[in-house]
Amino acid sequence: MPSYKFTYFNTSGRGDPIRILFALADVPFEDVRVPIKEWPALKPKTPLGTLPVLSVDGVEFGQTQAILRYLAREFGFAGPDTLSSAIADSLADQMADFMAAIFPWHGVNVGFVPGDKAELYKTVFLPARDKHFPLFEKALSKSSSGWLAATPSLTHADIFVGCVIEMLLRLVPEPPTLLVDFPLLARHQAKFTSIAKVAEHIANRPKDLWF
Ligand SMILES: N[C@@H](CCC(=O)N[C@@H](CS)C(=O)NCC(=O)O)C(=O)O
Repeated sequence: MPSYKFTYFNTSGRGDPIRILFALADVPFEDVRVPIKEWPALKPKTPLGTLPVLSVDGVEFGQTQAILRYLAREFGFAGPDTLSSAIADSLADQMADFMAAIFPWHGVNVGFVPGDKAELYKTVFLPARDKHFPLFEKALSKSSSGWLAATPSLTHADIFVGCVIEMLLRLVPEPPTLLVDFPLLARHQAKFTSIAKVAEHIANRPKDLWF
């Protein structure tokens, strides 16, 4: 087994999908959580100038989706064949597109940048949710297993989507309304967070940097 070091900030964000994948696979890793004040010095030393970064036996690379896919393939969470793996990739990418779309709201909402968070919730967050979430609902409507890529067991897409929604449920102003129009996604979320190792990670993780 290689030696894994995972570096991110002390927040769930783009980190928990990868930490949870390690937990689900029962693979030990070094969980490095960089204090914000140390980031300016570390940034130029990272491969892409951003976190997360994964180091495998000392070889480092960045980009959340690349890390997630690599580990999913290594640990058997990438679907039973290359086609279902590509479908899982496409759904994880869709969620990454959603995250990019809501960033103007997210930065203000967590107090990282100034702005009117209530206004941005209405003008940025809700339209993005209502554009992207029906796509996950459609994928789930075609899945008899209840997992997004219609695979018999969960893939990295389920982990990524489940983690982003778990974070949003702590961030949005009215959590009970988040999934009210997306019943299959709500069921998927309950299925994901009821996995013992996922629930255990959520219960025991350090307090988040932002919220
Ligand atoms: N597409 C990249 C985005 C990475 C990214 O923007 N990471 C943020 C933290 S969530 C970061 O490193 N911010 C600090 C900076 O850009 O200096 C990924 O998914 O890894």
